[in-house]
Amino acid sequence: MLTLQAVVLCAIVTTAWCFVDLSFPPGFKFGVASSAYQVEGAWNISDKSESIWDHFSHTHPERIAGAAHGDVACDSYRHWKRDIQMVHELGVHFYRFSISWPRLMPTGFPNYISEDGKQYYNKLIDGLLAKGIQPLVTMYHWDLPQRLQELGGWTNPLVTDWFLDYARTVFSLYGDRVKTWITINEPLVMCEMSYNDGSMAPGIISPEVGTYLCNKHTLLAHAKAWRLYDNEFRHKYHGEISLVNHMFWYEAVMSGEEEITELAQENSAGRYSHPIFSKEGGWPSSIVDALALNSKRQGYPKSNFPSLTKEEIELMKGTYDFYAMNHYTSRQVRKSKGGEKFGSWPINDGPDLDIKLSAHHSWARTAASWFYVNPPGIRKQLVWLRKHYGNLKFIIAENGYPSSGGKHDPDRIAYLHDNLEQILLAIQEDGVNVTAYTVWSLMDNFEWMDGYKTKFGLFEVDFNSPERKRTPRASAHYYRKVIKAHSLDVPRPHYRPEPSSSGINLPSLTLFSTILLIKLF
Ligand code: PNW
Repeated sequence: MLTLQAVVLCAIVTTAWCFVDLSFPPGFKFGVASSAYQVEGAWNISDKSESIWDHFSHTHPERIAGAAHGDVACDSYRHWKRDIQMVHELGVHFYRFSISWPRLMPTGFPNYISEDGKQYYNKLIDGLLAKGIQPLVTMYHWDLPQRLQELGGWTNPLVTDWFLDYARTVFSLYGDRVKTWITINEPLVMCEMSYNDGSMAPGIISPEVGTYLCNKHTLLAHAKAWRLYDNEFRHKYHGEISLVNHMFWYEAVMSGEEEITELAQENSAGRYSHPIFSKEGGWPSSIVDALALNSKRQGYPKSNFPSLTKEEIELMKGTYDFYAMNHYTSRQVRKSKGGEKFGSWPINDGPDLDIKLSAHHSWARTAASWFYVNPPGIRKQLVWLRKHYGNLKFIIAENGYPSSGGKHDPDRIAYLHDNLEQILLAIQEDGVNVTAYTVWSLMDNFEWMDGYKTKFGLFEVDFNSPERKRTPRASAHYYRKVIKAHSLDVPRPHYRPEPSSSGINLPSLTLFSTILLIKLF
């Protein structure tokens, strides 16, 4: 809490920050995340079958930095006890991890459940609960059984029923202990990168058909799983369930381009939220029109963007218990000029909406090519979501920073601090109901096309040591302090990268020095 002197001092020193309480609301929860393919390894142990990522990394090593794969990764299949210990050391309230469908159901179907797979997740869940840590379980984090891919994967309408069977299995096995479920992780990123530019498994390039089918089927699969939980499991287990959407914050390059910027938002946030979270349901109408026009431009006799029946709209509408958002970075938007070449998603966007994406020159670059630092984006995105879908219960299910290594990581600390600061502003100034925050990631892991080159971990992992030794970075100590204090009012390294010049940016420096002054007062 700020004292009276502090408020007076603030009033002299600065503006908006004067009245920001640095503590998080009572009941606000902190967590940390990982996903099965990225950490588990043990790709062919026991009766586990191949996932699309096993298949893709083995057949297309040239598409992944360093020809890397997740065969061993962090070897969490063996080192799960150490993982729990790390999560415990951080003092988080919950650990978000995912279940590997091909580990639990090797055929992809519920005719056969792997005893080994079943026990692995039992041990993990029970081990967390024994330490007072809640498991937040993602049912699908991109590792489809390869056998289902051979039947068309997310482009086959039957995938929604295959997912439903998988959902019934995981709810039956773990629903007594898992109280927060995520059906599907980032369907936007998954559909764009798997079917639009083909950079992720299964590496199919079908931007005009595959991406849209994937869009529709992931949302329907989610909705069926939500309804199953609601009808058959909720009364017994009293848990909550939703999907996680990934969001870039988009802003106009110059005034006059707000409309096209809003369309860009609808094309990513809206296309994956509107059918589920809006009052009327269905696709955003601006997108239906824009994509119909796009199909026409490409010579198709009718729109490629799949329509929804009345039943499908009703099936999807309202299938959430909270809104979970993953947020990392922002883009600037402008209308493309005639003849301009488009790059691939998500660095550039393109033909869909005839727009060009870029990054503001003041947003610092990071070790990941798609990632520029613009903390105010997270606050603006939350406000956008609240405006469109109401003041739901929001959780940040991923937020974190990519570096190229080293235990001393002031840039990551600054990123976490600045994003949490923006979340506090969203809560206190804008009244957005944010109830939880999750750092991606617990430890360095297989970062998809970037292999092991880009590191998101609070814990460093030595991929050359047989035991995949994990060591806390400075950011792990910082996050532990924030959680313990339940406040951003904790010491952190006093040097930091150049502050960004965009948005509400007074700043982090001022904030830090204000706290110092308050303490001196
Ligand atoms: C998310 N992009 O993926 C995933 O949920 C994690 O598995 C992943 O490790 C994390 O973010 C960090 O990348 C993304 O290129 C992958 O825009 C790529 C993009 C966005 C999210």
